[in-house]
Amino acid sequence: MATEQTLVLVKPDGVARGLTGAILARIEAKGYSLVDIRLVDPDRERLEQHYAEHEGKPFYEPLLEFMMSGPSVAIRLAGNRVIEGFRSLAGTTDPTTAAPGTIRGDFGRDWGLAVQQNLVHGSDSVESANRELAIWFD
Ligand code: RTP
Ligand code: MG
Repeated sequence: MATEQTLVLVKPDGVARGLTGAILARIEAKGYSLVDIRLVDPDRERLEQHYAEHEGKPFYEPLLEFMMSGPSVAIRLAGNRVIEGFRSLAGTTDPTTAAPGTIRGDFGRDWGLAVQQNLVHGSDSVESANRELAIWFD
């Protein structure tokens, strides 16, 4: 058994479009366990911590602005290899080319929106998950 925990965020676009339930349904259908869940309106400081690895990149400021545009749903999710598994459910970063069957591929709207608006976040390693869970579930 490789039970792990990961941080999933339903980002502001997912919450605003009323897709939280549909996204949770996919997570639950896969068999992952909700350990904790909360609605969070993050301030800039929390987002600077969360996205520290992207500081200085061209999309950093637009990303922070977008993430402050409304609340996100933060989920502490547990399951066998859930870190890799959730990222597989989410699909690749850009919703325009994310595969059908994935959250981003099925729900990501291709109407010229920035890549930032890709509905969900999932930690990418055990180290990231531990770091990010501490930021969102303090
Ligand atoms: P995430 O961290 O949100 O699960 O997504 P990811 O690993 O697939 O993407 P990452 O490279 O970590 O980027 C974090 C978030 O930044 C936005 N982004 N915009 N070229 C761009 O405009 C661009 N690239 C990345 C996305 O919101 C991405 O999820
Ligand atoms: Mg990432």
